[in-house]
Amino acid sequence: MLREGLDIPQWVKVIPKVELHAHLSGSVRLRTIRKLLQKPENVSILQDAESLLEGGIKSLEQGFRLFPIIHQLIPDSETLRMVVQDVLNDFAEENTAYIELRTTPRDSRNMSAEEYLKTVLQGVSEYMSAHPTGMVCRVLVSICRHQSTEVARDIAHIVERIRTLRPDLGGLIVGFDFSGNPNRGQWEDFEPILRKVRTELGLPITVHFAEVLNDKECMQILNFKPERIGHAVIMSDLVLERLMKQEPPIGVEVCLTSNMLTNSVSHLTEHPVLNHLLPGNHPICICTDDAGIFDTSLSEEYGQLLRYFPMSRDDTARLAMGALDLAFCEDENVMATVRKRMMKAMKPP
Ligand code: 6MZ
Repeated sequence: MLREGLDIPQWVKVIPKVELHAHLSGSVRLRTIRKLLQKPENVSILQDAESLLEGGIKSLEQGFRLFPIIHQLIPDSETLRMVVQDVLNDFAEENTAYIELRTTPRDSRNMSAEEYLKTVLQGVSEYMSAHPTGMVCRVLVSICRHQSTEVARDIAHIVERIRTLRPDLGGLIVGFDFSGNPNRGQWEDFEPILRKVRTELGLPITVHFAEVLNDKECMQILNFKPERIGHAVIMSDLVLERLMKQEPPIGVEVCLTSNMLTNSVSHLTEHPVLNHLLPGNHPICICTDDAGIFDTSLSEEYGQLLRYFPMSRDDTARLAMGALDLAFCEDENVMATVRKRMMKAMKPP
């Protein structure tokens, strides 16, 4: 039922929402990062981390200096499990009904990339078992463009192995993500790997798109026809026009605070997706990207949108529901349950 008496930003907090673009390491809360930094074994990175955290993230490059530090703070499966639970609890508190959490499997001091991914999947599975009527969680596996293509190939093999040997965990993987520092690595080197993932593993792909100006790469990505893209914030009119005309339309994951804090857009009123795609009802979903390091939340992201692009409750509800159509999970029963939960909260009985 519509909650009368609440203004729309308050109402957005209480309605069930969908999160499709959340990086695990970037979603770790600053307070958790600070707590982990106090461990004696992290004394060598304390100073670097504090100086980065002190002024907040102000550019993409700064963000990309922080990620390896967060990675060092999560060297073993015990810490990783704790982090997964923390992050999922944070999203559940925001009334997230469905989340696709993404992460890059990596070797660390005490864990192989395969153990890393299994631990994340186990954490997600445990979370859902402990909250059977709560948030539905699925996982996207990230391929990082600033690592080598060999690493990317290994990750694809790991996913294949887990899906064969541990279908209970592998079934939680619903797609791949292409991310990493957009100033490094080239899409064309990774495209064959992602094409293979799509055809041989049957998994859809979401690609970080137009985070920096690179029209050639944007056109290559659009030719690949990813099932979704993230960001779409710095591009020429030519690329924007192509994106707007592409059939079927490619859903866009919009991460407003991230785009602002990394200086990808000078003001939200100039955001190309909000100015050009939103008015034409292009499929989009509001997401957090890195809720921890950007100190934001899913409700806050809707709040940002509504501050500069005011909408009625009906339109806001349509936007929130529309995000569900972009989800990669193909389990119809699960998705019907999420849809029902969202509809019930948004529509009069
Ligand atoms: C591109 C990003 C990103 O995988 O260790 N990542 N890639 N653009 C962004 N916008 C700011 N934010 C995060 O989470 C951290 C990793 O996600 C990617 C980067 O590759 C980063 O190392 P995981 O859980």
